[in-house]
Amino acid sequence: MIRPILHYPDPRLRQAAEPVAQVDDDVRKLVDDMAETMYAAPGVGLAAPQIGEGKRIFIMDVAKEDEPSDLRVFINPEIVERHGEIAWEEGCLSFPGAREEITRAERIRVRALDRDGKTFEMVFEGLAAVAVQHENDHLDGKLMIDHLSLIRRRLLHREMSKIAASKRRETKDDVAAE
Ligand code: GNR
Ligand code: NI
Repeated sequence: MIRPILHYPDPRLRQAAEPVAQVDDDVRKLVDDMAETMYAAPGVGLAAPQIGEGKRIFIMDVAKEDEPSDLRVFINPEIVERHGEIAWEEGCLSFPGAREEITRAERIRVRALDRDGKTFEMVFEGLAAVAVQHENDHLDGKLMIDHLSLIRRRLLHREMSKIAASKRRETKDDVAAE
């Protein structure tokens, strides 16, 4: 099932997510919804809090368009090593239309559970490393806007608040028209 993606400044995006106690069928069902939602968007990653589920789960697929899909599932992830620096122009499905250059670690090692509840460790670099750090931030209620200068942050906050206000007016008009 494709789930609605929450947009900044929705307060649910600011809550720290809870660890998953057991990787069971309910968790796998949530992962399937997340994958369907991410591919439909489309996006290269999606964290559970972006669809209002406060669980420490994210998914990622950084395969190029001419490559087969490569879905990766991270449950209770931990970034255990970070090396170097890389600047990347990032987008976020919770900030529709925004593109911002953000500097993060260039290479990371992640430890997590997969969809079978098995622990794995893996090294990522480039876009995959950027995406893992972006998604992992979501689990702590941290968003791309928090990485920006005060000026860019104010600008993006105003832009997103304006869009949210106009969406609220639209839904009010819908109700009034009923
Ligand atoms: O689709 C997405 N693209 C992207 C591009 C550069 C760096 C990070 C990302 S993640 C983003 C999807 C998203 O919002 N995940 O939380
Ligand atoms: Ni995001």
